[in-house]
Amino acid sequence: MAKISELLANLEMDELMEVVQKELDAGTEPLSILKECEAGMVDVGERFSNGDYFVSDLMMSGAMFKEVGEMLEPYLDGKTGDILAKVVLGTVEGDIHDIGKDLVYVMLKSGGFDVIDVGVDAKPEAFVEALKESGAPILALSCLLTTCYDSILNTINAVKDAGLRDQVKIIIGGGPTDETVVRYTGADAFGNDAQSAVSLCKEML
Ligand code: B12
Repeated sequence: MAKISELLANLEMDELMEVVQKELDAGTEPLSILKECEAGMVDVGERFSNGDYFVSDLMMSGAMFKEVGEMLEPYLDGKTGDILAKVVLGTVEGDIHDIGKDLVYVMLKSGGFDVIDVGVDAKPEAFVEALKESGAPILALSCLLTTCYDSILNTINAVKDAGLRDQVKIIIGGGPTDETVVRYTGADAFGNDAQSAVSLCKEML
């Protein structure tokens, strides 16, 4: 199925949608289609870094990924009936990337979690308010920009200041997060794909 990643990386919208529909009709696992799309996005990111693609191309790739995500959602969602726990999820302040976050949302929901999405470019107070309102024991922060590590830090400090840190486990994710960022920000764990978000949340319970 190498074609899906190539079609996405080459920004060939119509053909991509056709091929995805064919794969779904043929019974291909939606998760493997998502993996292909993610590989395509990595390629897009590299082309952008090399100066071959511009922001408009990033936007196009984002729109294509979202469209595929919408096609796949009914195949991914609602596989379990029991609610395991509530999770507050959002992209940190200064960062508007939401494709990965939305994918984490879908995967957590299909993994049995009730997810409160505070959106993108979310201020620390928005996360704290959602935690207070929902009583969620898990906070999941998405961050795609290395320039936004301090937004993770500020969010976690706001959770501490609100006196909630002892009762809330905090996971972070997105390409640039790793063990060093976990130590820098005081988070509990990191994950670099949507499936790891589900396993981390289960571990945190
Ligand atoms: C599409 C895209 C955009 C789109 C976003 C559209 C949207 N609606 O989200 C637009 C055009 C808006 C954009 C803008 C910018 N972008 Co951009 N963008 C990308 C691109 C190509 C793909 C991101 C993506 O959607 N990937 C697909 C999803 C599915 O993957 P993902 O986001 O990584 O999420 C997965 C995992 O990370 C994980 N995950 C995500 N969140 C969480 C949370 C938890 C808790 C867990 C456990 C897991 C997890 O699970 C997800 C699913 O598997 C990346 C390159 C790349 N390959 O990452 C650059 C990239 C992230 N962007 C980059 C840059 C520089 C920018 C801009 C600054 C460009 C500019 N000059 O304006 C702006 C910043 C705007 C802002 N303030 O946020 C850089 C960041 C570099 C850096 N060191 O920080 C990248 C890496 C490109 C590059 N190689 O240079 N971008």
